[in-house]
Amino acid sequence: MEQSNKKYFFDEPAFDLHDGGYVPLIVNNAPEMPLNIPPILKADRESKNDIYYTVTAKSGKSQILPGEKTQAWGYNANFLGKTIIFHRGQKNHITLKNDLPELTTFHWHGADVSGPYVDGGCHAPVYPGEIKHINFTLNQPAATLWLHAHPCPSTAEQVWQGLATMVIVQDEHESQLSIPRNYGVDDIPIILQDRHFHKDNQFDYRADYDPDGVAGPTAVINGTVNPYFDVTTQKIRLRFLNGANRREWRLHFSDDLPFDQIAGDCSLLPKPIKLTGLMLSCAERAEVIIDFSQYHEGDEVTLYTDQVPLLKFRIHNFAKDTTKIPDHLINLKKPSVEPSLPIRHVVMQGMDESVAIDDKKFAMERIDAEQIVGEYQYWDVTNSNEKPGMVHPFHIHGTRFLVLTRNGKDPYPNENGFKDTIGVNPGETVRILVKFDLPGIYMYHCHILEHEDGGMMAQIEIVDPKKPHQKYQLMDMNTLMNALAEERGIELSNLWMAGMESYEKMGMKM
Ligand SMILES: [Cu+2]
Repeated sequence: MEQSNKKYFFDEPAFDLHDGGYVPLIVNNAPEMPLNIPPILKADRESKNDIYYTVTAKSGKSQILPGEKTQAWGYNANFLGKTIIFHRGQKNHITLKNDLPELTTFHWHGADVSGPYVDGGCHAPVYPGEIKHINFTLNQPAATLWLHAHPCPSTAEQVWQGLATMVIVQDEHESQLSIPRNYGVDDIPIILQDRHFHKDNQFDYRADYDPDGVAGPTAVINGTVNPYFDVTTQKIRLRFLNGANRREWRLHFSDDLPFDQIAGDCSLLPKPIKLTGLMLSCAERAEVIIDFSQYHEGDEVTLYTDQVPLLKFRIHNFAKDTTKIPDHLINLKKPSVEPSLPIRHVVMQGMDESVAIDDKKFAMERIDAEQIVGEYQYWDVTNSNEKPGMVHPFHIHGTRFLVLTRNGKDPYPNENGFKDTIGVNPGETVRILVKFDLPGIYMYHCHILEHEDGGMMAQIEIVDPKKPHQKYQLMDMNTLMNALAEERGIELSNLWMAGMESYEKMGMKM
């Protein structure tokens, strides 16, 4: 039998549980509940070449714990959202609607769409009561992506409120492979988050604020506390999404049950990787297949992070499944790079309020780098923290990249697919191969959401030298702050945004 990879691969001393502000998970005493399976968002209409969706950001109350309902935000839902399905090559027409009391943005994390507007970063606000229309066609492989709010420096708070949902891209290649794909039955979204429930089961982001990332003691999976899932098929595909603000997940099953990772952030892996442990840093995704053939009706299998149970699989009677996961899943060729192109160096540095990229904190109206559309370039991304520091998950908007090396050595075996987020260990440099297919402005940043809000973020302009230079309308901090103060009905001087403190404490203006 093939050897399973027992390690989590990541640098052990860097795990966030060593951090002073670490919030350990505690098993909540709420009764077990069936795992919430977010419904699939219904299209407004669809033809062979076009599909129309309306995505509404709204607030509402959810029964997450016994007692008071929790006031939260979501996409077409009271907390988190409905799952959005895109088909490669089909034109997506999306109506973005903001029914929240304050401005938000709709960021398509992992989607190869143009920035800065369609991408939905900080330059694409949708104000309360406003409706906007965007169109895009995805030309990228089947993958598990997500949609989340990105109005920096309030990204972290809005995601904590619930503005995050899963997006699934389907294509012809993946749909022909012999792997589970019956949504809700044997193909299950698993959105991993954690929350602190205050008095009357409410969130209080400001009370929980920590510049190194906000975490809560209660695991919340797809919005469910203490969930179980009824297994009715021998094989199950789990689409893990780390949707937490700062928590890393070190996933494993009871009995050290091995599983196969078949996909990473933005594509299938060339071949399945057998694992018994999987670490996901913030925003990373992994699709895995578990085979329950050794279990019988009435058995239970538990998913853990460290020693904390997250989700119980209750085994029911299932038909024997002799299908085999294909040994080969996708062809990914490493493209060549123009040898005269310099390597782009990006350094993620600092902790707490001092976080920065390349000695600078993020400024919305400043462009930090430039790259030519359609050209591959090496990026060397460094985490300059010393051990034991944090793993900074590095994310680039509007593209997907290949991981070439970690400190000059091969990447981890489950990183050999397209990714958009890569955990970089302290003291480490990861080399990635980056190409943008569309001109525009794109953000790149640490995906610990409070680091991002605190300024560990920069932006790159992708130019087409054959076309006249395009001018983009960029958001600025005064406009953002005035809008938020007005929407909240408060004086500007009383406005609090998570990342603000990081700038102020460093004696800087946002
Ligand atoms: Cu970070």
